[in-house]
Amino acid sequence: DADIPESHPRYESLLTRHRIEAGVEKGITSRQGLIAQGRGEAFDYLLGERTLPSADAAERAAAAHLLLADHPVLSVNGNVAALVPGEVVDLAEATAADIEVNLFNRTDERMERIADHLRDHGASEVKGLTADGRIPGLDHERAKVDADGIGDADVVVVPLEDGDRAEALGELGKVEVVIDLNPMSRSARAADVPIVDNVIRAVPAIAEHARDLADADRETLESAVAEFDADEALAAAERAIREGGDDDET
Ligand code: PTJ
Repeated sequence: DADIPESHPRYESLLTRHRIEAGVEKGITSRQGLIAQGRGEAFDYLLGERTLPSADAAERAAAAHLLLADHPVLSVNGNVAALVPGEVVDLAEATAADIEVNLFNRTDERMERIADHLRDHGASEVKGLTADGRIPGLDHERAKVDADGIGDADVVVVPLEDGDRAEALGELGKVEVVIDLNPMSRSARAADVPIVDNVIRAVPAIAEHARDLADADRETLESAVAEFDADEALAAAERAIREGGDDDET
């Protein structure tokens, strides 16, 4: 990574920016990914660049969903591959989830590069290149999924998704976990579990909760899922943005 001193007050934000830039240079991240990153940074700044208690609750609920799932899948796009490749592989291991590359701006070249990048970070299998399944209600390129991947999943984690596809996936009856720093985005609103947190903090946090819950019985996992209130979590994030302060729990 870049030579950014850790003492810099915005260290994490600068590191993130550098990773996205490097992702574009490697042909992993799309140029639109740079714009998405800028939007994300603005929201992260307003949220205080921290994990809110409501986001932590969402991360725990997401871990419980993944552990309860018959077939969990982590969807990876160009931004996620650049920012948290190793962390995605680690989360997949902690929850026995598949990893599938699924792009908004899909090209064969980017699909291959992202799959290689994930394998370089320890992924044993990367789905998404077969593309023999379709998500109804979307134009051709964005609808492509693997029939035995997202097509067959009962729980899908979709970080930084665009609103249309988040809604279309939700309509398939799959449990959808969305990671998005904008609590007002359509993706966050379409999610069963909206995680309003930076993907850089959220993916390791879900893995940590999954390891915590690894020995929990079904009842404990089901109550972790039931206790989580998506509307309340979104409202808490909005309050944190509007009112600032140290606590989003009022
Ligand atoms: O790699 P591709 O082709 O699949 O394209 C991916 C992007 C991200 C370019 C595409 O999905 C897109 O255009 O997304 P949007 O519509 O810009 O939405 C991105 C959302 O993610 C916005 O609401 C941002 O606030 C949010 N976001 C950006 N960076 C982060 C983030 N959320 C969490 N962590 C981040 N680091």
